Amino acid sequence: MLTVFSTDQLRHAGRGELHRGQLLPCFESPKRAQLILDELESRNLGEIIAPEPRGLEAVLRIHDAAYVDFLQTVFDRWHEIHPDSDAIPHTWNLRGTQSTLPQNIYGQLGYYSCDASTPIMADTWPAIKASADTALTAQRLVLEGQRSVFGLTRPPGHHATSDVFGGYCFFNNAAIAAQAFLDDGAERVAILDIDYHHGNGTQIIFEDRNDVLVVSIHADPAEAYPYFMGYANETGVASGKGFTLNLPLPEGTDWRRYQRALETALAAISRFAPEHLIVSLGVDTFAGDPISRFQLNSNDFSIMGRQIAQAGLPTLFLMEGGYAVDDIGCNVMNVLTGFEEAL
Ligand code: SP5
Ligand code: ZN
Repeated sequence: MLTVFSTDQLRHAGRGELHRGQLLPCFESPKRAQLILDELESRNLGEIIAPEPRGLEAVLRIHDAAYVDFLQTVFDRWHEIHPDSDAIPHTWNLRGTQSTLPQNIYGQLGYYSCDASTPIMADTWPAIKASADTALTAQRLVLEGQRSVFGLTRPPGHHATSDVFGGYCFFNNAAIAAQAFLDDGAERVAILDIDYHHGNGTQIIFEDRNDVLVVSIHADPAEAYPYFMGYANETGVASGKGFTLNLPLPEGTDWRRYQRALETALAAISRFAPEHLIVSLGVDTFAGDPISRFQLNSNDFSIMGRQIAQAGLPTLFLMEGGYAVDDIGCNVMNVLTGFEEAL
Protein backbone atom coordinates (compact mmCIF):
# COMPACT_ATOMS: atom_id res chain seq x y z
CA MET A 1 0.00 0.00 0.00
CA LEU A 2 1.26 3.47 -0.86
CA THR A 3 1.56 6.05 1.93
CA VAL A 4 1.44 9.81 1.39
CA PHE A 5 3.15 12.13 3.89
CA SER A 6 5.04 15.44 3.99
CA THR A 7 7.60 16.41 6.64
CA ASP A 8 5.89 19.84 6.70
CA GLN A 9 3.15 18.06 8.67
CA LEU A 10 5.60 17.71 11.59
CA ARG A 11 5.93 21.49 11.94
CA HIS A 12 2.75 21.90 14.02
CA ALA A 13 4.01 21.24 17.57
CA GLY A 14 1.99 22.81 20.36
CA ARG A 15 3.52 23.66 23.71
CA GLY A 16 0.50 22.55 25.64
CA GLU A 17 -3.24 21.92 25.78
CA LEU A 18 -5.73 22.67 28.52
CA HIS A 19 -6.55 19.29 30.05
CA ARG A 20 -8.26 18.71 33.41
CA GLY A 21 -7.47 22.25 34.54
CA GLN A 22 -3.80 22.18 33.59
CA LEU A 23 -1.70 23.06 30.56
CA LEU A 24 -0.30 19.62 29.71
CA PRO A 25 2.06 18.63 26.88
CA CYS A 26 -0.06 18.17 23.73
CA PHE A 27 -1.27 14.60 23.24
CA GLU A 28 -1.42 15.29 19.50
CA SER A 29 2.35 15.56 18.86
CA PRO A 30 4.60 15.29 15.76
CA LYS A 31 6.10 12.17 17.33
CA ARG A 32 2.87 10.31 16.51
CA ALA A 33 3.39 10.70 12.77
CA GLN A 34 7.11 9.96 13.00
CA LEU A 35 6.49 6.71 14.91
CA ILE A 36 3.84 5.60 12.41
CA LEU A 37 6.27 6.27 9.54
CA ASP A 38 9.05 4.35 11.29
CA GLU A 39 6.79 1.31 11.69
CA LEU A 40 5.53 1.42 8.08
CA GLU A 41 9.14 1.59 6.90
CA SER A 42 10.47 -1.18 9.11
CA ARG A 43 7.60 -3.52 8.22
CA ASN A 44 7.67 -2.53 4.53
CA LEU A 45 4.09 -1.46 3.96
CA GLY A 46 5.15 0.12 0.66
CA GLU A 47 6.49 3.30 -0.84
CA ILE A 48 6.09 6.58 1.09
CA ILE A 49 5.63 9.53 -1.22
CA ALA A 50 5.31 13.29 -0.71
CA PRO A 51 2.02 15.00 -1.56
CA GLU A 52 1.71 17.11 -4.67
CA PRO A 53 1.44 20.77 -3.56
CA ARG A 54 -2.02 22.07 -4.40
CA GLY A 55 -3.83 25.39 -4.41
CA LEU A 56 -6.67 25.98 -1.94
CA GLU A 57 -9.54 25.19 -4.34
CA ALA A 58 -10.33 21.75 -2.89
CA VAL A 59 -10.05 23.04 0.71
CA LEU A 60 -12.45 25.88 -0.14
CA ARG A 61 -15.06 23.36 -1.36
CA ILE A 62 -15.48 22.45 2.33
CA HIS A 63 -14.17 25.38 4.37
CA ASP A 64 -15.31 29.03 4.49
CA ALA A 65 -12.90 31.44 2.83
CA ALA A 66 -12.84 33.75 5.87
CA TYR A 67 -12.00 30.79 8.17
CA VAL A 68 -9.17 29.68 5.88
CA ASP A 69 -7.83 33.23 5.80
CA PHE A 70 -8.10 33.43 9.60
CA LEU A 71 -6.07 30.23 10.02
CA GLN A 72 -3.43 31.53 7.64
CA THR A 73 -2.98 34.88 9.41
CA VAL A 74 -4.01 34.54 13.06
CA PHE A 75 -0.65 33.49 14.45
CA ASP A 76 1.18 36.55 13.10
CA ARG A 77 -1.43 38.75 14.76
CA TRP A 78 -1.12 36.80 18.04
CA HIS A 79 2.67 36.83 17.94
CA GLU A 80 2.77 40.64 17.87
CA ILE A 81 0.95 40.73 21.22
CA HIS A 82 2.26 37.48 22.75
CA PRO A 83 5.70 36.60 21.35
CA ASP A 84 6.23 33.67 23.75
CA SER A 85 3.05 31.61 23.58
CA ASP A 86 0.79 29.62 21.26
CA ALA A 87 -2.60 31.09 20.36
CA ILE A 88 -5.32 29.38 22.44
CA PRO A 89 -8.99 30.44 22.56
CA HIS A 90 -10.72 30.94 25.88
CA THR A 91 -14.10 32.62 25.27
CA TRP A 92 -17.07 31.32 23.29
CA ASN A 93 -20.44 32.53 22.12
CA LEU A 94 -23.53 31.92 24.28
CA ARG A 95 -25.39 28.77 23.23
CA GLY A 96 -28.14 29.34 20.72
CA THR A 97 -27.63 33.08 20.35
CA GLN A 98 -26.59 34.94 17.25
CA SER A 99 -22.84 35.07 16.81
CA THR A 100 -21.15 38.03 15.13
CA LEU A 101 -17.54 37.84 13.99
CA PRO A 102 -15.74 40.23 16.35
CA GLN A 103 -12.68 42.26 15.35
CA ASN A 104 -10.81 41.38 18.53
CA ILE A 105 -8.37 38.47 18.21
CA TYR A 106 -9.62 36.67 21.37
CA GLY A 107 -13.15 37.05 20.07
CA GLN A 108 -12.16 35.71 16.68
CA LEU A 109 -10.32 32.74 18.22
CA GLY A 110 -13.51 31.89 20.14
CA TYR A 111 -15.71 32.45 17.09
CA TYR A 112 -13.71 29.99 14.97
CA SER A 113 -13.16 27.25 17.61
CA CYS A 114 -14.87 24.85 19.98
CA ASP A 115 -12.24 24.08 22.64
CA ALA A 116 -8.99 25.13 24.33
CA SER A 117 -7.03 21.98 23.47
CA THR A 118 -6.07 22.99 19.93
CA PRO A 119 -3.25 25.56 20.01
CA ILE A 120 -2.07 27.49 16.96
CA MET A 121 1.62 28.30 16.49
CA ALA A 122 3.97 29.70 13.83
CA ASP A 123 3.97 26.63 11.59
CA THR A 124 0.41 25.44 12.09
CA TRP A 125 -0.56 26.78 8.68
CA PRO A 126 2.10 24.95 6.58
CA ALA A 127 1.37 21.77 8.55
CA ILE A 128 -2.42 21.79 8.08
CA LYS A 129 -2.03 22.80 4.42
CA ALA A 130 0.38 19.89 3.89
CA SER A 131 -2.00 17.54 5.74
CA ALA A 132 -4.84 18.49 3.37
CA ASP A 133 -2.48 18.06 0.38
CA THR A 134 -1.64 14.59 1.69
CA ALA A 135 -5.35 13.71 1.78
CA LEU A 136 -5.85 15.04 -1.76
CA THR A 137 -2.84 13.27 -3.26
CA ALA A 138 -3.92 10.01 -1.63
CA GLN A 139 -7.47 10.60 -2.91
CA ARG A 140 -6.18 11.03 -6.45
CA LEU A 141 -4.16 7.83 -6.26
CA VAL A 142 -7.31 5.91 -5.26
CA LEU A 143 -9.22 7.60 -8.06
CA GLU A 144 -6.53 6.52 -10.50
CA GLY A 145 -6.99 2.90 -9.52
CA GLN A 146 -5.05 2.06 -6.37
CA ARG A 147 -7.09 -0.45 -4.35
CA SER A 148 -6.11 1.38 -1.15
CA VAL A 149 -3.86 4.26 -0.11
CA PHE A 150 -2.86 5.56 3.32
CA GLY A 151 -2.83 9.35 3.66
CA LEU A 152 -0.91 9.93 6.89
CA THR A 153 -2.85 13.09 7.68
CA ARG A 154 -1.55 14.94 10.73
CA PRO A 155 -2.84 17.25 12.12
CA PRO A 156 -6.08 15.23 12.04
CA GLY A 157 -9.39 16.56 10.71
CA HIS A 158 -12.67 14.96 11.81
CA HIS A 159 -13.63 17.49 14.51
CA ALA A 160 -13.25 20.49 12.16
CA THR A 161 -16.42 21.94 10.60
CA SER A 162 -16.48 24.34 7.65
CA ASP A 163 -15.49 27.20 9.99
CA VAL A 164 -14.57 25.77 13.40
CA PHE A 165 -11.30 24.21 14.63
CA GLY A 166 -10.96 22.05 17.74
CA GLY A 167 -10.20 18.56 18.97
CA TYR A 168 -6.68 18.95 17.48
CA CYS A 169 -8.28 19.47 14.02
CA PHE A 170 -8.22 22.44 11.60
CA PHE A 171 -9.01 21.22 8.08
CA ASN A 172 -11.39 18.29 7.74
CA ASN A 173 -9.16 16.13 5.57
CA ALA A 174 -11.75 13.36 5.13
CA ALA A 175 -14.47 15.82 4.09
CA ILE A 176 -12.10 17.52 1.64
CA ALA A 177 -11.23 14.15 0.11
CA ALA A 178 -14.88 13.06 -0.06
CA GLN A 179 -15.83 16.26 -1.87
CA ALA A 180 -12.87 15.78 -4.24
CA PHE A 181 -14.17 12.29 -5.18
CA LEU A 182 -17.58 13.81 -5.94
CA ASP A 183 -16.07 16.68 -7.91
CA ASP A 184 -14.08 14.10 -9.88
CA GLY A 185 -17.35 12.42 -10.89
CA ALA A 186 -18.34 10.02 -8.12
CA GLU A 187 -22.02 9.89 -7.18
CA ARG A 188 -21.72 8.41 -3.71
CA VAL A 189 -18.88 8.33 -1.17
CA ALA A 190 -18.98 6.71 2.26
CA ILE A 191 -16.95 7.81 5.27
CA LEU A 192 -16.37 5.23 7.99
CA ASP A 193 -15.08 6.99 11.11
CA ILE A 194 -13.46 4.56 13.57
CA ASP A 195 -11.73 7.10 15.80
CA TYR A 196 -12.66 6.77 19.49
CA HIS A 197 -14.25 10.23 19.36
CA HIS A 198 -17.33 11.07 17.33
CA GLY A 199 -16.44 12.90 14.09
CA ASN A 200 -18.70 15.85 14.81
CA GLY A 201 -17.12 18.07 12.15
CA THR A 202 -17.63 15.49 9.43
CA GLN A 203 -21.24 14.89 10.53
CA ILE A 204 -22.07 18.61 10.49
CA ILE A 205 -20.50 19.12 7.07
CA PHE A 206 -22.53 16.32 5.44
CA GLU A 207 -25.64 15.91 7.64
CA ASP A 208 -27.99 17.56 5.11
CA ARG A 209 -26.62 15.71 2.08
CA ASN A 210 -27.37 12.31 0.57
CA ASP A 211 -24.24 11.95 -1.58
CA VAL A 212 -21.95 11.28 1.40
CA LEU A 213 -22.88 8.60 3.93
CA VAL A 214 -21.21 9.27 7.29
CA VAL A 215 -20.99 6.26 9.61
CA SER A 216 -19.21 6.65 12.94
CA ILE A 217 -18.39 4.18 15.71
CA HIS A 218 -17.27 6.01 18.84
CA ALA A 219 -17.49 6.41 22.59
CA ASP A 220 -20.92 7.47 23.82
CA PRO A 221 -20.84 11.29 23.78
CA ALA A 222 -22.82 11.28 27.03
CA GLU A 223 -19.49 10.45 28.67
CA ALA A 224 -16.79 11.31 26.10
CA TYR A 225 -15.53 14.16 23.93
CA PRO A 226 -17.01 15.87 21.87
CA TYR A 227 -19.98 15.51 24.29
CA PHE A 228 -22.57 17.46 22.27
CA MET A 229 -23.02 15.27 19.21
CA GLY A 230 -22.73 11.67 18.09
CA TYR A 231 -25.92 10.27 19.64
CA ALA A 232 -27.73 7.41 17.90
CA ASN A 233 -30.84 9.51 17.24
CA GLU A 234 -28.90 11.86 14.93
CA THR A 235 -29.64 10.35 11.53
CA GLY A 236 -29.27 13.30 9.16
CA VAL A 237 -31.16 16.46 8.27
CA ALA A 238 -33.62 17.29 5.43
CA SER A 239 -32.54 15.46 2.25
CA GLY A 240 -29.66 13.99 4.29
CA LYS A 241 -32.11 12.05 6.49
CA GLY A 242 -30.92 8.45 6.70
CA PHE A 243 -27.37 9.28 5.54
CA THR A 244 -25.83 9.76 8.99
CA LEU A 245 -25.36 6.68 11.18
CA ASN A 246 -23.99 6.95 14.71
CA LEU A 247 -23.03 3.84 16.64
CA PRO A 248 -22.04 5.03 20.14
CA LEU A 249 -20.52 2.44 22.48
CA PRO A 250 -19.94 2.54 26.26
CA GLU A 251 -16.63 3.06 28.03
CA GLY A 252 -14.83 -0.26 28.40
CA THR A 253 -15.95 -1.58 25.01
CA ASP A 254 -13.82 -4.52 23.91
CA TRP A 255 -13.31 -6.11 20.50
CA ARG A 256 -16.33 -8.47 20.73
CA ARG A 257 -18.67 -5.57 21.18
CA TYR A 258 -16.81 -3.31 18.77
CA GLN A 259 -16.86 -5.92 16.01
CA ARG A 260 -20.66 -6.13 16.08
CA ALA A 261 -20.87 -2.34 15.59
CA LEU A 262 -18.36 -2.59 12.75
CA GLU A 263 -20.54 -5.23 11.07
CA THR A 264 -23.56 -2.92 11.35
CA ALA A 265 -21.51 -0.04 9.94
CA LEU A 266 -20.23 -2.07 6.99
CA ALA A 267 -23.71 -3.40 6.21
CA ALA A 268 -25.02 0.19 5.99
CA ILE A 269 -22.13 1.15 3.74
CA SER A 270 -22.77 -1.80 1.49
CA ARG A 271 -26.50 -0.87 1.14
CA PHE A 272 -25.44 2.67 0.17
CA ALA A 273 -23.23 1.22 -2.61
CA PRO A 274 -20.64 4.01 -2.78
CA GLU A 275 -17.90 4.16 -5.41
CA HIS A 276 -15.27 4.97 -2.76
CA LEU A 277 -14.73 4.42 0.94
CA ILE A 278 -12.85 6.85 3.16
CA VAL A 279 -11.78 5.50 6.54
CA SER A 280 -11.20 8.13 9.24
CA LEU A 281 -8.65 5.98 11.01
CA GLY A 282 -8.17 6.68 14.69
CA VAL A 283 -6.44 4.12 16.86
CA ASP A 284 -7.39 5.80 20.13
CA THR A 285 -9.74 2.84 20.66
CA PHE A 286 -6.59 1.03 21.88
CA ALA A 287 -6.65 -0.14 25.52
CA GLY A 288 -3.46 1.78 26.30
CA ASP A 289 -4.66 5.13 24.99
CA PRO A 290 -4.04 7.86 27.58
CA ILE A 291 -7.24 9.88 26.89
CA SER A 292 -9.68 7.14 25.85
CA ARG A 293 -11.47 4.18 27.43
CA PHE A 294 -11.99 1.33 24.99
CA GLN A 295 -10.24 -2.01 25.32
CA LEU A 296 -9.00 -2.98 21.85
CA ASN A 297 -5.59 -4.69 21.65
CA SER A 298 -3.05 -4.55 18.85
CA ASN A 299 -4.18 -7.83 17.29
CA ASP A 300 -7.77 -6.57 17.14
CA PHE A 301 -6.61 -3.87 14.73
CA SER A 302 -5.50 -6.54 12.23
CA ILE A 303 -8.95 -8.15 12.33
CA MET A 304 -10.48 -4.68 11.93
CA GLY A 305 -8.45 -4.11 8.76
CA ARG A 306 -9.52 -7.47 7.35
CA GLN A 307 -13.15 -6.77 8.12
CA ILE A 308 -13.02 -3.37 6.39
CA ALA A 309 -11.53 -4.99 3.30
CA GLN A 310 -14.64 -7.20 3.05
CA ALA A 311 -16.58 -4.11 1.91
CA GLY A 312 -14.77 -4.63 -1.39
CA LEU A 313 -14.35 -0.89 -2.06
CA PRO A 314 -11.46 1.29 -3.24
CA THR A 315 -10.39 2.62 0.13
CA LEU A 316 -8.67 5.79 1.26
CA PHE A 317 -7.34 5.58 4.82
CA LEU A 318 -6.81 8.99 6.47
CA MET A 319 -5.23 9.32 9.91
CA GLU A 320 -7.20 10.83 12.79
CA GLY A 321 -6.41 10.22 16.49
CA GLY A 322 -4.41 7.76 18.59
CA TYR A 323 -2.23 8.91 21.49
CA ALA A 324 -0.55 5.80 22.89
CA VAL A 325 2.68 6.67 21.11
CA ASP A 326 4.59 3.48 21.95
CA ASP A 327 1.97 1.39 20.15
CA ILE A 328 0.57 3.80 17.56
CA GLY A 329 2.83 2.57 14.74
CA CYS A 330 2.00 -1.07 15.37
CA ASN A 331 -1.74 -0.43 15.65
CA VAL A 332 -1.94 1.59 12.42
CA MET A 333 0.27 -0.88 10.57
CA ASN A 334 -1.94 -3.76 11.75
CA VAL A 335 -5.09 -2.14 10.32
CA LEU A 336 -3.39 -1.53 6.96
CA THR A 337 -1.75 -4.94 6.65
CA GLY A 338 -4.93 -6.63 7.88
CA PHE A 339 -6.74 -4.89 5.04
CA GLU A 340 -4.13 -5.94 2.47
CA GLU A 341 -3.99 -9.55 3.66
CA ALA A 342 -7.73 -9.89 3.13
CA LEU A 343 -7.48 -8.96 -0.56
C1 SP5 B 1 -8.64 13.67 16.57
C2 SP5 B 1 -8.93 13.35 18.00
O1 SP5 B 1 -8.82 12.21 18.41
N1 SP5 B 1 -9.25 14.37 18.81
C3 SP5 B 1 -9.57 14.14 20.17
C4 SP5 B 1 -9.66 15.40 20.97
C5 SP5 B 1 -9.95 15.13 22.42
N2 SP5 B 1 -9.60 16.24 23.22
C6 SP5 B 1 -10.13 16.36 24.54
C7 SP5 B 1 -10.03 15.09 25.29
C8 SP5 B 1 -10.57 15.20 26.70
C9 SP5 B 1 -10.28 13.88 27.35
N3 SP5 B 1 -10.65 13.85 28.71
C10 SP5 B 1 -10.13 12.68 29.34
C11 SP5 B 1 -11.10 12.07 30.24
C12 SP5 B 1 -10.83 10.60 30.35
N4 SP5 B 1 -12.01 9.89 30.70
ZN1 ZN C 1 -10.01 10.64 18.65
